[in-house]
Amino acid sequence: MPRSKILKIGGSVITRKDAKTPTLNRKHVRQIARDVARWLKKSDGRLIVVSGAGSFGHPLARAYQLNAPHAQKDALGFVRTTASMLNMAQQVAAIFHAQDVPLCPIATSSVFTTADGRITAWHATPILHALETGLIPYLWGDAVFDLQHRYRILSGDQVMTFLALKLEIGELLYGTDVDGVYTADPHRDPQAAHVAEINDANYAQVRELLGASAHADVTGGMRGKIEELYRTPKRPLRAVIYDATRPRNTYRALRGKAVGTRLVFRAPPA
Ligand code: IP8
Repeated sequence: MPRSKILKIGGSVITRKDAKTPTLNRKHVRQIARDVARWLKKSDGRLIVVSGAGSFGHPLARAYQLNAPHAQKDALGFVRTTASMLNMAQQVAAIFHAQDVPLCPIATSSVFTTADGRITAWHATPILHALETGLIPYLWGDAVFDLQHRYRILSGDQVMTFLALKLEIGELLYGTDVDGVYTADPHRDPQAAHVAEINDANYAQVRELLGASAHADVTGGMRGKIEELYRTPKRPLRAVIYDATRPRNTYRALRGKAVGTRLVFRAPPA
């Protein structure tokens, strides 16, 4: 789909990720909604929004071990998680609608099925129809039905790269709480150096430098994000990982201005 983009807003941006109870970061959501509204006025491009789960999903997924690679799963844990994610989506949508942005929540748990944690079936029509009628489909990392393990966790990152491949969208934006990729966690290590670009030549080296996320993240943090992206056989594939907590940065990223870390993959994944 030419001139289409997918924007993933990380769970650490959209929620208070270390909160004990599910808590939306309303300030960040409002900022991003404003930036999308501004971009919509200047662009006739299409946009899909995907978000992380943050404090609405990860603590429940861990408590109920929903991402474990076996079928002994708690049914109530599954519905508590999908319901919590629906609650998040409803709150996010209300904030976007207040800015006149036609964000259209489409529940990931109703649209995607996995086998051993990887998407094997999906229902494209609601997403395509939303795009065709000028809406912005909104999906999120969620608990989903899994053919082998009853339920599994499907990360927003996998949803994003799957859609990129199926809908042939080569421009992906990742709004995170750091200004792109660093050689170490910039929140903890003052020696952390910013990586301006990741490409075919330095991918393997950068990947080795990245550790796990500092929060209760069951899907792998920054390293997981970059691996997921690289593994997607869509080429050329362009992405940007930027700090979405800063006002106007999402607008800049949507307009293609230099923010964060740029990723450009041309050669097929090794
Ligand atoms: O935050 C995880 O999605 P992510 C989904 O995009 C749940 O990794 C429910 C933990």
